Amino acid sequence: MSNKSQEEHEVYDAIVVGAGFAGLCMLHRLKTVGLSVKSFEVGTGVGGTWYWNRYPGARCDVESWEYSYGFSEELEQEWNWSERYAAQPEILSYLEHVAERFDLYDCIDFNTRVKSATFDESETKWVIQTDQSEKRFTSKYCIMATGCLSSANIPKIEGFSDYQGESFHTGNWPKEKIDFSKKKVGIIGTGSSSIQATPIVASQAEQLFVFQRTPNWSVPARNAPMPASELDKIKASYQSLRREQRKLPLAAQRPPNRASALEVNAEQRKEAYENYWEIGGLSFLGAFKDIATNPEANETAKKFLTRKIEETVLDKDLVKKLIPDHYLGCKRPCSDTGYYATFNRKNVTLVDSRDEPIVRLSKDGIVSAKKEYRLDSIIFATGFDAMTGSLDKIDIRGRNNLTLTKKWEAGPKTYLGLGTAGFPNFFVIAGPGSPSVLANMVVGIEQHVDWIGDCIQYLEDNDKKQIDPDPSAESEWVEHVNEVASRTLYTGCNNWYLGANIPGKPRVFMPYIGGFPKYVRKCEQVVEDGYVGFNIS
Ligand code: N01
Repeated sequence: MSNKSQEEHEVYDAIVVGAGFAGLCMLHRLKTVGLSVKSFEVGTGVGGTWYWNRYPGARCDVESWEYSYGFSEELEQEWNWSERYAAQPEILSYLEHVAERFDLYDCIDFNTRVKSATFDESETKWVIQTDQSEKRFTSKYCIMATGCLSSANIPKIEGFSDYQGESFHTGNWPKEKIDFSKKKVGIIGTGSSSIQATPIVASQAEQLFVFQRTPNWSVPARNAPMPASELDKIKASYQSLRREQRKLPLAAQRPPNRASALEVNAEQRKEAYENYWEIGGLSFLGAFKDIATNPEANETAKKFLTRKIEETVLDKDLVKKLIPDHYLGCKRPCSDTGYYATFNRKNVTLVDSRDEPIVRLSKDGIVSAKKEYRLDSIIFATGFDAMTGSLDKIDIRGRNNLTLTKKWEAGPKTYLGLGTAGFPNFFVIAGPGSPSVLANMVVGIEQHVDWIGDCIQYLEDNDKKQIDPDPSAESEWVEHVNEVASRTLYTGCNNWYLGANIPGKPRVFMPYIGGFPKYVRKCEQVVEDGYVGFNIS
């Protein structure tokens, strides 16, 4: 229970910002050890990413059972996943069930945006203010569970306010059902969100125009209903499955092939690619060990996927437009259900910005360099200000009143993605410098929640007032994150890992790409060595 010292001031041990996968897990952990906790959430319900991304076709691209919490055996046994890859409504129900089952609703203030979080050095406390009142909330610990892909990017296109039709962003989709039947619809973007939404919108709309600036690589998801026998098998071996999962570089998907794409002959290579193609989804990246690092190996994967596009899309001119020229994996690859075949429909038109870039919006639609597309609806599938966008929206101030935005103006600086020097008792779940956004997010979140929970327990048990990273350990980690990324092919295109999708954002590789097991080992080692790299007082 909080201590209400006066009406405008509530005191907690910890404040958690956000009530998605990360926030709920953190709340549960902190409540379990008896701390008083408060959470703030902008949405009117729990779910985070799965609350906001209600666009048609939204589903996870990590298998349902893998994309679920492992902290409660009872939860594992009572929840039944209905499909190989759960759709958004099912994941949202799961998170609502978690919040209900573990009694988390009471400590969450919904419809509440945190405006500021200021570290009060004299009291060693964080002072949080929201958009709901002048009330101040203070806590010893402040934990940001604000998500990596939560700050929707609406590009600044000329004439934006002139457009009078309806418009939506995939990452901020309304709760009510949107009916696209008898409508002319334009979708801008061809990343994961668009690749999932396009086939469904195409099946509803009178006409769909897909505005593509850069084509992306996609592999069929091969989603299917989850057979009861399969679910029973998973339930019987959750613990060992999760142990195995944590040994994989992405903490999910099928184990990667240890062979090089260049060591095998053409027939063996084709067979391996066909196998991974049949498995479906992002496992394809593991077809050979060097797809992410060796340009020649990557070319073999690109060639295979190119042939698959050629086999699916009937119009040969269109095929050329749909084939990306960046390395597979450089932009996060997609997992689809019928994306390429959608372009065989008569009511679907690809508008390739290499031929006709978007120039502006008009009252009636989108104007390209060649013509005006009159539209009833525009869907912005234009992505997110990734990893730092949600934090930037909050005025976060550490020691000496330094703002996080100022500290990170040349790119985010963290130690292990968990904290940042000069911001004591401030933790970020799945922050820049950590691997989960490139791996299985839920497993990454649980690992962070455990680490932060243990750290807080350690500080409380040892009567410590504060912890924050040592600037030199932080610099070394940032350097390491960039050095590891530079050994891959992932720095050679404009992707959101580099912030390159947001004009003016510093081009710095943000996630840690050294693999989940290596990262976990490093986090464990830091603790074993007495929180080496952190200053504790
Ligand atoms: O966003 P994106 P997303 N004019 O940034 C285009 C996760 N996710 O929401 O590439 C014209 O990938 C932009 O073009 P370009 C997943 O990690 C997971 O689709 O910059 N076009 C691009 O095509 C994913 O990677 C799931 O040239 C403009 C698109 O918009 C991440 O979220 C599902 C433009 C944005 O693609 C983000 O995916 C969905 C402009 N001004 C998302 N600005 C699953 O689990 C941007 N674009 C399955």
